[in-house]
Amino acid sequence: MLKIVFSLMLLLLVSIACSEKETNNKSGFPFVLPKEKPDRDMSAAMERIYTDYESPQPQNNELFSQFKYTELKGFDYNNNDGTISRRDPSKILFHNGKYYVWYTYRNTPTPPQGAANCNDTIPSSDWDLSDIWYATSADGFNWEEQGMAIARPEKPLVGWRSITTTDILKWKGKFYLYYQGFMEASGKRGDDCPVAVSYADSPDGPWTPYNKIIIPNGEEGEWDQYSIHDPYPLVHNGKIYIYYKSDFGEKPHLVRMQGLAIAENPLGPFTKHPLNPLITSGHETSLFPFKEGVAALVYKDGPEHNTIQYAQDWVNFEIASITELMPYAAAPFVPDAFDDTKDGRGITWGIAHFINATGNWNKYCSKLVRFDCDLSQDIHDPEMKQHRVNHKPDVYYRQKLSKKQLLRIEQENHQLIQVSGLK
Ligand code: AAL
Repeated sequence: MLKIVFSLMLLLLVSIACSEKETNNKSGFPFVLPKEKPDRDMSAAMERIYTDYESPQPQNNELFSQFKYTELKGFDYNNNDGTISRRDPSKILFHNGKYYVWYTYRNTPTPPQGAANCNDTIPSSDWDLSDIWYATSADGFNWEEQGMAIARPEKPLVGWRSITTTDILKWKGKFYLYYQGFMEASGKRGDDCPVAVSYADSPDGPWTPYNKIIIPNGEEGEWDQYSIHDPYPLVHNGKIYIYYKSDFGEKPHLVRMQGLAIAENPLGPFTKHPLNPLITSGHETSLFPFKEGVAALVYKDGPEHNTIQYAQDWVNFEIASITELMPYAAAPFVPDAFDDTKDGRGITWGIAHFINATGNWNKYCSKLVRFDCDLSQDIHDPEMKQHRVNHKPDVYYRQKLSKKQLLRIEQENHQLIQVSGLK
């Protein structure tokens, strides 16, 4: 017992000594923030100003932006009754004077009913029993739905249950759509699927399915053994880099992280990077070449959600900025996505989605939306660089306390009165 007390005392003394350790600083930190790292002892946070961020002012950081949203025209959702859903859009492709976008399209007799209640026509989830549809636009705001691009194949081919969450690659004049290929209803065990691919000579098709698993699930016990989600192809170093997500761990301690698979041929074989997972947060992967590296929009899940990250080597990502109101399933227009560029110019807009767009869980459907930003070397839009979004009070009031939280607070008040009453 005495030993424990002694070591705790020692630990306490050491920690006090550290926090009050002598520094070499002869004066306080300068009034004008030095542009270069000053020769003085600094706190960890101050060190990060000189190691992590392009600028101490977000508005001067090329990889910081706010996001603006615009409702799209040209898509019908059956009066939001949950039978039609569009979600998880692809990157935008510009071809022959038009923008193209592909997405998960569900059109079922009912809204999603859960894995226990689904069947051959009733979907388990918002992306069950889906196909890949596409639309074109001259301006990115007004879209003309072109219809089916790829239909899910017959059983037992990969994706027979549902094909979803597609993304586009242009390689040597041909076009490739990678997508999740479900062989069981999502939610039976988990959101389990590998990745499949179809190819065409034109973005308008016809698309030929490769009908083989192109990025397989990991080995048993590996992080990506069940799900290979959100395939996101870019071209780098003369190869195809496909970033992807996997959901792993045991519920409710599920984590979502991002990996990378590389191939010299669009139809594989793809080799998974030995350092996978590469990004420890986020949900759908959204990336774009930036200068000599690659930037990533990391939102929604994980300890580093709501960050924009950067990897000069396309593998080791660092946080470049922290932002807010990030687009869900962002699918940017990346003009140089397939140019194997060594000076990525960045992005200014794209398509994203709002899941459960009406907020009615019994009529669950998702909708496509346009987002705009300034993550580009070629524009400087100060309105996109405001480092705080001034929300109106009603935005905060909508984050209401639940009945359970109100009850907890009431009990805490009661206990406090009880205790104070005793003094
Ligand atoms: C999306 C994506 C993948 C998942 C599901 C549909 O947001 O992460 O595509 O499987 O949710």
